[in-house]
Amino acid sequence: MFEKLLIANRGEIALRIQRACRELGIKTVVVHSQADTEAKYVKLADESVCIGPPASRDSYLNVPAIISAAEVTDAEAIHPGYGFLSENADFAERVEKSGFVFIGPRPESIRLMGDKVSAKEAMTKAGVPVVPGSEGALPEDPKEVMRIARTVGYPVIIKAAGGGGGRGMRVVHTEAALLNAVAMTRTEAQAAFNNASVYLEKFLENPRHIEIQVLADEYRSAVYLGERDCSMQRRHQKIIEEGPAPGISRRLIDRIGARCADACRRIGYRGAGTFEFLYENGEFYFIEMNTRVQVEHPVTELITGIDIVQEQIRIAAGEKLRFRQRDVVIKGHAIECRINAEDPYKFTPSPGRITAWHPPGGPGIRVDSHAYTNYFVPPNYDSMIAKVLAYGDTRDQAIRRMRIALSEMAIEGIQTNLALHRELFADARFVTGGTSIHYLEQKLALRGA
Ligand code: MV4
Repeated sequence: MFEKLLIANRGEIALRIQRACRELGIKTVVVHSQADTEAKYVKLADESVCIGPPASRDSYLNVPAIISAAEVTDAEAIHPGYGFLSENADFAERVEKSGFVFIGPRPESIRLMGDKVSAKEAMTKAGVPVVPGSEGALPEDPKEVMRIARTVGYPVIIKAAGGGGGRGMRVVHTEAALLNAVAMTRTEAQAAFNNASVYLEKFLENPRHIEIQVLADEYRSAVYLGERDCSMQRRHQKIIEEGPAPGISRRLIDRIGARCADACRRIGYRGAGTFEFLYENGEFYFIEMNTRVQVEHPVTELITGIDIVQEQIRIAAGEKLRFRQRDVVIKGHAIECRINAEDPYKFTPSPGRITAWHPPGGPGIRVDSHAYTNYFVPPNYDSMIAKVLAYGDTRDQAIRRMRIALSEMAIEGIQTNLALHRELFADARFVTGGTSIHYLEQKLALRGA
């Protein structure tokens, strides 16, 4: 096992990784920007290195500064967390070429999944069900593009190969609008991702967003750790995640999960990963794979008892997976609320000093947060300041525990989305379960009217 690990991230995930290291007996180095110098999790680390000014590009995205920090502190491995450099194949390569271990997949796997066309191709070959659409990238020939769209059937969606997470997509309802939409998506994709390659899919009108968590080791052992339902979102920002997904049979999850684990073995995937699916009318359709630990990983930790961050570190250290598929047992239900420092109506960020911080507690409650009374939420980064999780034997118990947790929680000095969460846990359709990716935006539109 490593003696010392460098955490190339900030906020709650930096603290989360630090805790995993503590339990594994690994010393931690945290790199931080000038905006995060005073943060408590920075003081808690064994060592800290300031790597630059507040702006992300000058600090958390500053590759030479991060590598230098690993060199001067004698760290052996680098954990990228989520966001920032976590899915940057060039960074992973630089880390390894500099003699450090990157806690994550091989750079080639990151690259394969970063290009959504090659990702879909790999998954099709591995027997993972994908959204019907163009085979690979769209050709230049307009007649061919029209033929493909007609075969798939309208509405269709044009997506940038270099996009993902909702960036670079356009829905097309009629043939009359097709070629212009393809041209515009290409132009935007070239500008945004330096890659004009686009592909076409059948547009699913009212799906749910279900994802499967996997873990794979260096030796082609792979397991899936069940699923998470992440449909409650606004503008591609998830706000509530839960597992298991309400109303989807274990049998179907097991069938899809086995395909995901199989795909990992086939492509030689290593580390933690997430297969993203759209789910509609009882069918799963692969859209993208995330090659990092995700914000919502604790949902899976609560229902499996597996510490995903510790497993990531073990895998990176060359250990074999310590369990097989039959050892992975899903028990109970977990729900996560993302608490954001933002205006509850306009959703604009609300940075500033937290004057009072009262996190919830009690049976089945977990709070992952780096915040505390007098913590200053910097304006430079993501607005998420805490994740509140409720676990129960059943979904109903998890919901009841979450309601209590949300009623106990109090944050003063900044605005937060706590009230929105309280509203959702009183919403009949959400409480029934199984709402689509459009539910929250539709509800908010009604509220505005
Ligand atoms: C889609 C889709 C409908 N049909 N693909 C958005 C994020 C990116 N990961 C893929 N996205 C979508 N792809 C087809 N063929 C609808 C979305 C989508 C979405 C997906 C997951 C979670 C939230 C979403 C919000 C709007 C659109």
